[in-house]
Amino acid sequence: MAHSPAYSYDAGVFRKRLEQDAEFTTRAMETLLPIDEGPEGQLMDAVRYAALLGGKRVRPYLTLHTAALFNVDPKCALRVAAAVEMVHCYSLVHDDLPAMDDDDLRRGKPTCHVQFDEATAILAGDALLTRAFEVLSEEGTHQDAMVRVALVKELAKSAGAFGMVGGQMLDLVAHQHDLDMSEVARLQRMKTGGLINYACMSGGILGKASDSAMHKLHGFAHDLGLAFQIVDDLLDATGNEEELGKRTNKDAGQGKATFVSLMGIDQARDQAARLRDQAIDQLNVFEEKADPLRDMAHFVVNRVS
Ligand code: GRG
Repeated sequence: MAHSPAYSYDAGVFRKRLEQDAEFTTRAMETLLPIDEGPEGQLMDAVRYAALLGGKRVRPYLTLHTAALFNVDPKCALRVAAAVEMVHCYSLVHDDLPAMDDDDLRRGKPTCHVQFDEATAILAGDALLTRAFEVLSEEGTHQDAMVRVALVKELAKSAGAFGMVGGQMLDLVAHQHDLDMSEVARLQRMKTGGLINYACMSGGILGKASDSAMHKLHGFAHDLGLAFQIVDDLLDATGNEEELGKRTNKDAGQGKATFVSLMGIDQARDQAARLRDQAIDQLNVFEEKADPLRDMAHFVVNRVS
């Protein structure tokens, strides 16, 4: 494994940093998603329920620490981190709806449509998605309007029909086709990888990174996103509902082709570890400044929730 010579992964130190950054992101979202006292107040109650309670905040961490590679003002990076998490939370709310995965448990609590109702959950997802773009477009996100436009455009691409939403459609029709490994990898690159890629690239966009640095960030995000999904599949097959805060054994129950169903548990574990090492290799050029990102690659593969 290649990294700065003094580097070693300390799970305890990483956990503390992840929790602290999660707290910063939650506080930023609390301000950006204010309570609404009007008759339509139930909408913001559902938005805040879906966005502010729980979650590992992996994507905001990636934005914050890729931005730090380029000495971006942390206040700007935090707004982008909050916007990325808003899109992630919207995707979870919509994914849990009866028309999609029909789940009743998320982040250890009733899903948004169970806590409120289906119509409110759909609108809460819509409100999170649109607010994310509004935040990116505002001056506080970056003084250079061209940077703000690039942030908006790349998020639209990552979250849209050729990214996360397209991946979700592929997932919904997957049971009609016998997906092979490369098709499962494509589905997951779009569905889960799209936003993880954006989280990493957004730090580079904020920092006006060079093409070669962006290329390295993209390589890191690609390998990390696949490792993340393989571990997600492993946790679905072998994990603990209480620790995960969501239902398990969904994939097998729905007869879905996943990395685990195609490779088996042991090979999936080996593949996730290989991807972790490959992801870390992509960071060599950033030297020890990228240690927080190296930590994330370890965490993604070791996680139990
Ligand atoms: C409905 C538009 C739309 C998209 C849904 C990303 C997605 C597409 C659905 C989420 C469902 C899911 C379980 C995807 C697999 C990987 C994933 C995104 C897991 C959840 O992310 P974590 O583990 O969750 O980062 P927390 O709660 O920690 O934020």
